[in-house]
Amino acid sequence: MARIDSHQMRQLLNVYFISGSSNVSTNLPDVLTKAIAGGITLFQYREKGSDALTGNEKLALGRELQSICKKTNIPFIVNDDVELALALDADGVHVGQDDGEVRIVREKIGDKMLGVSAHSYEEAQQALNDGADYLGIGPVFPTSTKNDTEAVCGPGFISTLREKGIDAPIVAIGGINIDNAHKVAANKADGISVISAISKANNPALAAKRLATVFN
Ligand code: TZP
Ligand code: ICP
Ligand code: MG
Repeated sequence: MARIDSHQMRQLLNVYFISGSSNVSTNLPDVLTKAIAGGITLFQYREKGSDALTGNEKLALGRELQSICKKTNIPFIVNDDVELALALDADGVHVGQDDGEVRIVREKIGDKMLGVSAHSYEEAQQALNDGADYLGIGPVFPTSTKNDTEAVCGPGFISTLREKGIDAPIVAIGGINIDNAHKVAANKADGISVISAISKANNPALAAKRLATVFN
């Protein structure tokens, strides 16, 4: 297997759903199944927070979510936890700026997809030099899902990165919903990543379906 090409990566970023067990009020496998039915293009398992699962429980839920993704050909990405991604043979990993050197993560995961969060032109360029396949840029809007975020950068920051020459696949994150997602598209992102807009929706399939219209 070779590294994913950027055209295919851009397509996968269109509607990128991220969740862990504590982001849903019901049952994550059920929400993921509905989100896939609605049209998400990529899924990231992000088990975070004070009540996050660990150890064998995290492994078991990861395995269950991965099998749901496999049945429907939706690539399965693991947040932060390179060891879990390798144990499950996940399709990829997403890391932040403090999750170990990107270059080292790339060495460990071979050709799996690698996403990196970046908050400046310098971080973006460094991540790409070190082997990132895509960048996660945000928070583009205020969010209450993550409380230790960097400052809100606004969707215009993605246009700024484009003007400075960053042509790589970019997904926006942070406070994105059906009412503001068009601003992300207008600023030359390749897609939107959301947690609460789907995980907390009364109808996750409908929420995903509506979000999927933005990049089509
Ligand atoms: N990184 C930056 S903002 C964010 C993460 C993980 C949370 C996004 O959650 P939501 O509910 O889509 O605002
Ligand atoms: N961007 C993406 C795509 N995922 C994350 N977990 C993040 C930023 C922090
Ligand atoms: Mg992280």
